[in-house]
Amino acid sequence: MGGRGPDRFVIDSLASGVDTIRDFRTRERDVLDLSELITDYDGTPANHVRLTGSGGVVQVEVDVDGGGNSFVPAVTVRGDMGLDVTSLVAAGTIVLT
Ligand SMILES: [Ca+2]
Ligand SMILES: [Ca+2]
Repeated sequence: MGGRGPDRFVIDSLASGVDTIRDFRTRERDVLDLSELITDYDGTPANHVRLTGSGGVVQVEVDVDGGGNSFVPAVTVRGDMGLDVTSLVAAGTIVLT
C-alpha cells in the first residue's frame, strides 16, 4: 500500500477489521481520507479522530458522529504521520469532510 509520491488512503468501512497503512509519508502529501466514515461532523477534529502510539506507528480511532465519546479503531498507520490531530486536519493530511 502506498508508493512514492502522493497517495490517498480512503477508509470507507469499519466492518472489515483494522488494516495497516505502510509507508505513510506526509512529505509526499499522502492523505488519509476518513470522510466516508464520518456521518455527522461536529466541527472539532479531535472529537472525531484520536491518534495514539509513537515511533512511527499510529493507531487511528474514529468517532463517526462526533462528541469524542464513541471512538472505535479504524486503521493503523506506519510512517511519519504523528499524533497532532488538529494540525493534520488543518493541513489536509487527514480528511474528515
Ligand atoms: Ca506516498
Ligand atoms: Ca460519538
